[in-house]
Amino acid sequence: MEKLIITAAICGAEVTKENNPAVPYTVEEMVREAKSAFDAGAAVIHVHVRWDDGTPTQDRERFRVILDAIKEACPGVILIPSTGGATGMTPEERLQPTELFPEMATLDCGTCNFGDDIFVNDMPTMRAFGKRMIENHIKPEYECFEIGHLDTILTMAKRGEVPGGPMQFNFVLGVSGCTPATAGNLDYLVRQLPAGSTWTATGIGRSAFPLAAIAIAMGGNVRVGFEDNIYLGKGQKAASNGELVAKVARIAHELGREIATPEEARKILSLA
Ligand code: KMH
Ligand code: ZN
Repeated sequence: MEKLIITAAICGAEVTKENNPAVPYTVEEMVREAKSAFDAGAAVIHVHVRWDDGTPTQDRERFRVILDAIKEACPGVILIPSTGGATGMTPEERLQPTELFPEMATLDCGTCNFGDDIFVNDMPTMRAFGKRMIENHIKPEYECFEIGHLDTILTMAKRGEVPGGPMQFNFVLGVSGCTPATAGNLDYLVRQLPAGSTWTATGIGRSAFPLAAIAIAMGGNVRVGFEDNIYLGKGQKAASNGELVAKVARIAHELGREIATPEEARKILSLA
């Protein structure tokens, strides 16, 4: 099996300091959390940004400052800025980090319920995001929250509307209102992938570590972090993203999977 790529989603757009005081908002807090995850074994950081008061933003300059600061603190780390932002943001707002030419960025693969909200990714939006990523040579991480999202994006790739292979997918399972985080659902998704694809599994809330263990055993990669889950165990809030990453590294160790460095992850993701 390939080495395991651990992604840390350190901040997200929804979780707040009221949920867990360690959720980062400021530049300094973002660097602290990214470094804790990096030091614990994360080769990839998925980045959302906030203003200092915690309000989610897709502001290009805020992204620039935070991406640069994380790069300096975590040499070689792979950064995947979000183009999902928060529900309710316009496509133009969401696309701003692509103006910074990151090596990767998320591309969300369809509309879905998102708790009480709707996360809108209609076909024109996805075409615009695909076009931008083709033009700016950005490798997408295709985020699938629903089983149908995968079929949609594979069809778009065949039509040349989004960057083609080798494609990297992130199956985000367990969002309220979307596909549940079960072994059967993950297995179904993985079996649909074109040869040469890579994939990551993200379990939301209490499914974070069980889904991580399943993905590790299946040969996939894992994402954890405050965006997805704030608990280390039942009733025990994580003190940092690093604690969440360290737990995944421990599970991987027990299952005999080695952890990829950023350099190794770049090769696995066909970035190098
Ligand atoms: N905040 C969610 C509504 C992404 O980063 O691309 C969307 C999200 C996906 O987090
Ligand atoms: Zn995200």
